Amino acid sequence: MKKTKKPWTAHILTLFPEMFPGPLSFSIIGKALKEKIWSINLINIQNFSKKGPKYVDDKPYGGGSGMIIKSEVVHEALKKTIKKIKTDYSIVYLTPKGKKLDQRRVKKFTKKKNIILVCGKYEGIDQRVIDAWKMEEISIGDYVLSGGEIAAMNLIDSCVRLLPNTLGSSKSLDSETFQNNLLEYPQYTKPRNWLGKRVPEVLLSGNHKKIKEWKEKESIKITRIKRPDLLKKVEKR
Ligand code: 6GU
Repeated sequence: MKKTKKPWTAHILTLFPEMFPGPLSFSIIGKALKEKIWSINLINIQNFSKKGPKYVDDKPYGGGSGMIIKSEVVHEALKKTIKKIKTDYSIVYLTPKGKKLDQRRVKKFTKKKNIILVCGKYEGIDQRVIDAWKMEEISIGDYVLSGGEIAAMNLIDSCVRLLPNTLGSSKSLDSETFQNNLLEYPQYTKPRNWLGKRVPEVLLSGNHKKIKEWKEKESIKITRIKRPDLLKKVEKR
């Protein structure tokens, strides 16, 4: 597929650029990368330390464990990155202290052509550079990872699959989990009878109206059991 327009691009500021594209080079996301539906721009934070690559971090003021990435190196890396893109970007800092990533935020990140992902390592980065650039702080869940890279991959995967042309059929997005804040209904394939467990009869009926009703009912039922918090979100709308 020939593309003249610039693709959706993830600009990744990291101390470990070798980690990318890593898992993002497989399956539909990897195929979309090859087809230039999206692209990756890696920026090694180490290259922006004036004193050399060993001096990107230092001990935290006030004491405490670990090392903090300096404002200056992140600032210089960001300046260079933004000089190239100019407009239409979000700056995201991946941190367990951020707002939790959900499908609504994922969608929002696909609306801009560029996303700049700042990956921290160690205990984090100096607060002043986060504030100075008004970075959007995003977490992928209430648990702690050793660094932002795997969280960044997570975010990229969830964005890229929503880009036009990534999925063969955009229809598969209509009924999927989190669409309308519901979990998806259960799915079945051949054989009809597996170890005595039968596929629900209605799915074999060919009655499209009945099937649609069953799917909606099952979606609500399963959401009520597994994620009642999502239904509360629907009621609030
Ligand atoms: Cl975005 N980063 C790190 N280091 N840990 C996390 C996270 C992000 N989201 C959840 N845990």
